[in-house]
Amino acid sequence: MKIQEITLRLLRMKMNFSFVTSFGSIEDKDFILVETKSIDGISGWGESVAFYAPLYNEETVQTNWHIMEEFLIPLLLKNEINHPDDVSKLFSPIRGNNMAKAALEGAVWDLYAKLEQIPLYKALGGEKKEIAVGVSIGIQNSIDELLDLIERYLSEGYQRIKVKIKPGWDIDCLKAIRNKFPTTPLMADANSAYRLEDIELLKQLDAFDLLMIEQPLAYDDIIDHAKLQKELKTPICLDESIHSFEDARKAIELGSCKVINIKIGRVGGLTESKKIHDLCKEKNIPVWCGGMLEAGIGRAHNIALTTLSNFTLPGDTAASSRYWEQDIIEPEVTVNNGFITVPERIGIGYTPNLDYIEKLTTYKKTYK
Ligand code: OSB
Ligand code: MG
Repeated sequence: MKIQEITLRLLRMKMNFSFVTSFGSIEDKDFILVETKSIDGISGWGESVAFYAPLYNEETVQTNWHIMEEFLIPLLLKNEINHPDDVSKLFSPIRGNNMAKAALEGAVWDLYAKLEQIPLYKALGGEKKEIAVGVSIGIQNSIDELLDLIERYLSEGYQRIKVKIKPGWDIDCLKAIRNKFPTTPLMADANSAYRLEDIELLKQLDAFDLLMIEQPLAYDDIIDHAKLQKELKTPICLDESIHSFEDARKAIELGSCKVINIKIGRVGGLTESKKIHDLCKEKNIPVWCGGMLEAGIGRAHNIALTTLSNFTLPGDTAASSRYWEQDIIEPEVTVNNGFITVPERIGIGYTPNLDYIEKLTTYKKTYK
């Protein structure tokens, strides 16, 4: 497979709501779309999940553009690849910058599936025809507003509720949720807002019958998480701390978590995601697909990945309409009774709306 040309587009999309976490809030979403073209003019699409500011991890929209333009795109244009699995090998001399790598690799996967005329999920070895999804709810202005939102999402069919927590927005809020929704599958995501010294508070979370607590401690830690997991009944799920198969292996070996949230961007692509998935399956660690407030292209990749068999817990891939007045793909992603039907069309299975993408594009460059 030879990549003939690559186009990067910088887009700005207005979100339906401002998403507040312990690390900050996200309103308008700036992100990069990647289009890879084959000799015969077939396009593959990828989406970078890096945010404007380096608050979730160290990458940004700007660093992604720089790393792609200067280092990754030249490698892809210069080298012929036989299979998308070769892309991560090709990129391996470049350290880190996983979201930049994943955006390009994702576009190559889509292109490959289209050239093979199969759906991306089949190219990945996935088997599910529909995937179960939950919803991740940001920090609200009041507990009443949070309870109203939960009620709304449950009525829309979402299969589990995840709430963001931080010191001061934790115990009271979970207590109120459990009073009103005693049996709803519920979890909390701290995005690294606590320290091991907060252990007495974190132990109180065991009272709320949570499916798991996501990333309670530092974004680069697996040691203190292991100490904490020994003291908690609630399973710990790692998000920010896992960037690779090797990170996952070490975290599992140390007992730092009992669940892993796989985000394609955070781990450097679909090939690495599959490796982590396979390892977790062997080690009896359930996984689920995390979200980065993606537009339609990123959402489509998440859906394809989630069809792998060890994605046994509902993910964060909610419907397009939750985030956007209009998404950049057709049809949009819809959720029915808490399930997304996996598209059987070739490639990512959704068609990029080129006119609308053009409208949202603030800068664009093609590399040959
Ligand atoms: O930690 O999972 C997270 C959004 C932005 C950054 C980090 C996270 C999240 C979410 C929302 O939880 C997931 C989504 O709805 O896409
Ligand atoms: Mg998280």
